[in-house]
Amino acid sequence: MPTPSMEDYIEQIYMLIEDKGYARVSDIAEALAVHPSSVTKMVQKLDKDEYLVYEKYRGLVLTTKGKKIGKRLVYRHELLEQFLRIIGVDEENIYEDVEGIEHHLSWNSIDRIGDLVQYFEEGQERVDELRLVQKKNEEDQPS
Ligand SMILES: [Mn+2]
Repeated sequence: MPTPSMEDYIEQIYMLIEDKGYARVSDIAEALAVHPSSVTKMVQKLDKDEYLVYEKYRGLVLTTKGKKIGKRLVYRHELLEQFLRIIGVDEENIYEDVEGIEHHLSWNSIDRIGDLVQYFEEGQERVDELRLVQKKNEEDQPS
């Protein structure tokens, strides 16, 4: 199992390759706001653990295992963003909150959150009802 930090790297590398067709050390460093030397170190570890292959001329290539996990990590991030949006979290908090929780939930919880997102998506009236509860709670809060 990859560590939270490894997960962040695999997730970013997967997205970069999806978007641009390649992932350079400098792009990864920028996306994760870390020093390029940290990226090189992690890339070596990910190579050793067979998530990717570092090829001198082609750059980084995810292995089948790396791709499979990368895809799940990107899905998990997107699902959690959807979840927070549906439950009414303010847009400005969504990205950072997902970054904070994504590594700490079991896949069991992710799947059940997936069910909940689906439940709300299948009935706008369910979302509307939730908003009414939220409105009432906010009105009841002493300011
Ligand atoms: Mn993420």
